[in-house]
Amino acid sequence: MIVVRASRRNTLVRNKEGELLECTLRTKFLDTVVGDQVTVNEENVIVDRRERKNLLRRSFEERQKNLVANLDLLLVITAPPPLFNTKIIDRMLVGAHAENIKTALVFNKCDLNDCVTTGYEFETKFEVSAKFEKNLDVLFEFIQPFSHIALCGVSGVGKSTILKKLIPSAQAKTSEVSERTGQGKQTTSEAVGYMRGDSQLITDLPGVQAFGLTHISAEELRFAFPEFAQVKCKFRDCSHRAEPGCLIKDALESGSIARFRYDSYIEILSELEQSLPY
Ligand SMILES: Nc1nc2c(ncn2[C@@H]2O[C@H](COP(=O)(O)OP(=O)(O)OP(=O)(O)O)[C@@H](O)[C@H]2O)c(=O)[nH]1
Ligand SMILES: [Mg+2]
Ligand SMILES: [Zn+2]
Repeated sequence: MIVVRASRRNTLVRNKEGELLECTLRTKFLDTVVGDQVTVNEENVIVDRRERKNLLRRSFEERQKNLVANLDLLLVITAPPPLFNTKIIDRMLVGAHAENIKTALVFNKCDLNDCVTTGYEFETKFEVSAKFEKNLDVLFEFIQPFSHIALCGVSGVGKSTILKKLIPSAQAKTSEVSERTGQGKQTTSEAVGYMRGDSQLITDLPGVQAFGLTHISAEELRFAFPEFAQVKCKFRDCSHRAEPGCLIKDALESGSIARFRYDSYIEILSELEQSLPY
């Protein structure tokens, strides 16, 4: 059985017959998130959780927020400025890559503005308009083989709108971005998984405002930038910061690695170095 909603009070679990059961946890040590495979007894008590194949999470120093488990694909959703934010996009991509979760970038609201996708050549990319149903068929065909997909992005980029195009019966709220700030209103407040047909789970995540990554190591971080791996910097432990002869720095100068991607890398690296215990 699979968890489709996990709030502090109760947990919603879908059984094999497709029924939704309101469950409680046997102990407070058994934390669950959407996507977890669990065992439920006759009293609707969750008694066990299967080992996770991956767990998308955010962290800051000792604190960690688990977002969703057992993903096959993370759709990182973005939209034209002021919602376009490469720092957050890169953090979501790193968070997924560090857990071996496949990713794709979805530039939504391309009816409003041309999407600028330069620098993300290494990613699978889609330019869509959920509102005007532009290119959605291409995106939907791509996601077909994946069993568990989550939609992630800052508030207001259109995650819940895309979800409702995927699953028209889904009861997910959407609301306009604020006219004053141009930002979303945190409409989705918790992760909810919706079934698309009998075998595909789509999880709509709340808008992220920050995406701390202090739980990953410097080595994992280097591997989480696919275009860095392609360059094959000859120093195994190179931080790509100031080492003489660093091939990443060369690639940066020649423009084959985007400056903003490198800046994201350095920002995350500094953050996780600072949070290391002395
Ligand atoms: N112009 C345009 N507007 C869109 C498009 N997709 C969604 N919107 C609008 O963007 C606003 C925000 O959409 P939501 O789906 O609520 O955004 P969200 O990402 O789920 O936001 P949170 O739940 O707050 O994280 C709504 O007013 C949508 O109608 C699009 O393709 N084009
Ligand atoms: Mg939403
Ligand atoms: Zn290097």
